[in-house]
Amino acid sequence: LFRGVEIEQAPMEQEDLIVVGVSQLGSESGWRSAHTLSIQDALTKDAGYFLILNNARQMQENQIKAIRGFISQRVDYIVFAPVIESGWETVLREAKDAEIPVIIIDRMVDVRDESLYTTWIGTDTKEEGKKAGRWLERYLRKMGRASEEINIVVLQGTLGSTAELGRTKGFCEIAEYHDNWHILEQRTGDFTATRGKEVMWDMLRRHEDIDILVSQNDDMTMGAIEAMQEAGISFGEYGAVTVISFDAIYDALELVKKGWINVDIECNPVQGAYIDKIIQRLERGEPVEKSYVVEENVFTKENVEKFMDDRTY
Ligand code: GZL
Repeated sequence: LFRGVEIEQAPMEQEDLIVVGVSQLGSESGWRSAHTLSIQDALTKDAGYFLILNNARQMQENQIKAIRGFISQRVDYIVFAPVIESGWETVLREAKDAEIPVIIIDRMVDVRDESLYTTWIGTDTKEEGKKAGRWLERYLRKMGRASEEINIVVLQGTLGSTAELGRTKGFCEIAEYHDNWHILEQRTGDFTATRGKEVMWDMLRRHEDIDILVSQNDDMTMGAIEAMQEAGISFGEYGAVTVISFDAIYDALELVKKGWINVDIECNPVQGAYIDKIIQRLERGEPVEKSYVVEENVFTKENVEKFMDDRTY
């Protein structure tokens, strides 16, 4: 079952299929759903796979349980998107002792012994954070506000996740150059629209003069936009609060087009095909890289239209 939906896999001659156990961290966001779909689209029976997909509902202990299950089921490969970076040494050592290759996807693990995983597929979230900072520098210069006192609030993703760590670090590295940028508050909305709205409500109550919202994923951004609408605070292209978001899922690009989101820093969820390519190489005994970083873009009202037609997520 994944998100309560029976994953249809016809009865099959399992022995000639490559059995892949996937521990997906949750279904918290539009980005995550696109990420899961890209894995399902790549690891099909026709492509030679028997896919076992587990949704951990953003809880590390559920991922560890799922991985242990894959080990006892003797799957051929384990793929997992770690909800946070820490706490994986033990279960990864169990997988290594069972001689099951582990492919890490999307977020990263913080382990001393890199032999505990075969490869990592993901995005450069620190660069994403820097892209947001560099965009803000250009934007403020363009608006003639480069030396104005600027008040910033940040909706962070799941604390300790690669996406949160990278985006926070990358943006702060740019912000440090600007004494007139003031980060009033950074709080986690756990990458969900609900929490994003609640936390934004709270920050609006505490700070009258917010100039910039940096929201580390589109779902929290949409929650924050609802909070600003209900509070009667203007936002976006002509509003009091400039909105910087991450992920660039289709629904958010619609808001970029409307001028409600000023800029959306893409995080590319289409990573399933990389798993297929890597497994095929491993099956042939060929070497693979230790990491694969997927391409991504930055979207504003000026460029978003030309990308939207063939967008798959
Ligand atoms: C990014 C990914 C993050 C997305 C969120 O690599 O881990 O998790 O930015 C998702 O939308 O919840």
